[in-house]
Amino acid sequence: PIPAPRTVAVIPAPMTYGQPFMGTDKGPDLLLDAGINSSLTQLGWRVSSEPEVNPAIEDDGRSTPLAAKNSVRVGLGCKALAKVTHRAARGGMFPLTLGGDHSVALGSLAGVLRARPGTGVIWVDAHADLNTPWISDSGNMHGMPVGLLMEGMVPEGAGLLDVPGLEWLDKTWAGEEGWPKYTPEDPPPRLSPQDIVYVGLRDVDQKERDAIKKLGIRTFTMYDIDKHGVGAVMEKAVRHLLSKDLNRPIHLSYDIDAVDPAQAPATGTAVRGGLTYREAHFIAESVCASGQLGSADIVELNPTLSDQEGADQTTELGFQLVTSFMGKSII
Ligand code: EXY
Ligand code: MN
Ligand code: MN
Ligand code: MN
Repeated sequence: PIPAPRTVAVIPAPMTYGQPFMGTDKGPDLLLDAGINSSLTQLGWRVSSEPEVNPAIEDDGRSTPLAAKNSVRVGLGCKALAKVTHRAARGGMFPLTLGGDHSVALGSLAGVLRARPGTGVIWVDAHADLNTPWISDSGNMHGMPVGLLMEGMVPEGAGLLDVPGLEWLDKTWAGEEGWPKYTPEDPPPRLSPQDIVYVGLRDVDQKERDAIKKLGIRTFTMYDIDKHGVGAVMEKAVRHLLSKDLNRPIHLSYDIDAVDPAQAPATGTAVRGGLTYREAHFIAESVCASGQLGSADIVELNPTLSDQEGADQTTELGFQLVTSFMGKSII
């Protein structure tokens, strides 16, 4: 772990083009207005408050026959975010990305993986987000951040160069300020199947399921949480990642839709049968307790998709989950 006092880079990423609704762009301001920076300060963090990563990237008109809606806006927005998380991680900071829809994790995680290639990932979500433009049924890119970074998911003979906006992730990328070209020592950021664990899954597409089985990705679904309890599940999840290297950093990507819609109604792809309030917190607390958490995302808050009470409740939940994984303890 990085010695105290640690610095957190708080990065607002108001992306909304990875899914069909407006409103996920409101997430960062809601969390900031709720006072996330001062809570982090109270928890002992030094806070570096980063400028908003501009969501209003112009579409340059390039289109693709592949299933990748708004790929230019999502891809270029994620490139801008990757530069920011990369710089923060290189500087020894904890990059905390406030989404935005979950497509932002393509950027935040690419930046973190480039700075810290040994990173292990805990993906807390109702969904696997393992689609790609070659297999997605919806074309919504918030369902693709894991798939686009995972080895073995891009079909033979195809490449990320084929997706307008994602050229910066292709090995042939020419390089620019903040995101240089790749070398054998500094290859494109990628995840191996054993470097990620899922927690909370309950809505997985058939082709994602096939890929999970083929690649042997470790999953802890809602069935596993019901059967073994969240305590045993988190013990196994953390152990799975740290058995390779006790000192590797962990990236936590927390999709608020992992939580049951009774607690988190204000989100775009709500699925019944999710985490309880305490299970959601226990996951955050136990990742923190691993001592290896080095970066994180909180995503998919959309206040326009419920009434005001539901929006407030979901914002408060997201806020509390962040303080939990950033070190708040009950006593
Ligand atoms: N698997 C579905 C799709 O690809 O469209 C749903 C994805 C929802 C993704 C949300 C954010 O986690
Ligand atoms: Mn704003
Ligand atoms: Mn997600
Ligand atoms: Mn989800």
